[in-house]
Amino acid sequence: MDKCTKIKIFNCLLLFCATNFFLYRYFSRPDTGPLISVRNTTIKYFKGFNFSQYLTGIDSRHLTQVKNYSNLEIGTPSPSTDIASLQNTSKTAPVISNATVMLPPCPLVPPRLNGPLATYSQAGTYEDIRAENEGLMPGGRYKPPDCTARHRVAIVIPYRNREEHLKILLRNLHPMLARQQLDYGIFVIDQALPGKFNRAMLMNIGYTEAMKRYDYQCAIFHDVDLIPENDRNIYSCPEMPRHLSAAIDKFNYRLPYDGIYGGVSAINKEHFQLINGFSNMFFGWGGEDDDMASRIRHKGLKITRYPMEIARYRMIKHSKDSGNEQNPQRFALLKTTSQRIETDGLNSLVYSVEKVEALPTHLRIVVLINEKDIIKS
Ligand code: UD2
Ligand code: MN
Repeated sequence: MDKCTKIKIFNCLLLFCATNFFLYRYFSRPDTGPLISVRNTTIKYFKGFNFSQYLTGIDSRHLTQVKNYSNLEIGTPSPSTDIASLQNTSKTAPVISNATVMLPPCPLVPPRLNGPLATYSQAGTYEDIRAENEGLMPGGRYKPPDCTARHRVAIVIPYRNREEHLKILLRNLHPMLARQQLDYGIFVIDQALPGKFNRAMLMNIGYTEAMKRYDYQCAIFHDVDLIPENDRNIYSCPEMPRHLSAAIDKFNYRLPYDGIYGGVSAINKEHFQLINGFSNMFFGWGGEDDDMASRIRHKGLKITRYPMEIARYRMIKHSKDSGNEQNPQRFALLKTTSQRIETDGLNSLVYSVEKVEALPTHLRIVVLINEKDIIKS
């Protein structure tokens, strides 16, 4: 064979490989194949969502949808898929029942993640943020348009008078959670004046109010000033309680101490009920996160974390807020954690809802807490 023929054969082989590569890429794209044909019907699926029930929280479980999970060919979505075990993508055709169009489960690995993120440090109005996030529904609800999310997540933000931080967080969070293909809702639990701030109790309230509205599988408790810097930090429902904000710029991206549980954390419904939620007794700054870590350990559960290069956040700079001064009682309270688990928590929650507002980016629930009621109960 002369040199010229060899080159021709080589070129043919090269062309053949390249064609195969592009064909493979085209057909393995997440939005090709059977999904295209259900694009229009997905709209129906969204219209079926009952917002008035969702917003009021009255008898609002989305029963048709929950029931239909049992129809899924692939099985019930698991709250326990961890990032390490994520591999396949699934392109099963949707199951069509009389009541609702069932979309196939989302891929195990969300296909559009970026890894490290350039974060926003400013934000306009809530309406501006909504306009940047296609598919975001009033009250801060989102579901992937083309697949059934594997995780139904309530994001709970304990809050008072930090609107600038809240807008920045929401502007960063919404696009990330959409890329993570979660079925989520954002609940901002706004503590009305007067009274000392009680972060842990606001998180118990957020959990309770979220569960009244939808069949969430877990809750993520989120400080308003922590901005995630990597979208592989998946806000999924964990098998074991997960401390998400392991590496924060304020602490030079290191754990300040091993057992730290403050900042951002995720826990599934069963475990949160098992430990009776957070304590309600921590008024003012500090201690409530350590009390929670201790509850988790007492019930034989384990705190897990993503790798430090993924669990990265920056904290928006702030000074201490009035109404949230250091709690001098925190050290004494931390000595009695194990004795309080069964009586101080979800089952001793007393509060009143002053206002519920479905804003374009989140559900704002204004609550009044009376310190005397809590100490009495
Ligand atoms: C640390 C913990 C935090 C919590 C706190 C002690 C980390 C990274 N963070 O945060 O989770 O345990 O210590 O209570 O470990 N907030 C308001 N308005 C207020 C006061 C507080 O919205 O007037 C909310 C807000 O979501 C804020 C969070 O409470 O991010 C924690 O308060 P902080 O940011 O003042 O406390 P910090 O940064 O020391
Ligand atoms: Mn902070």
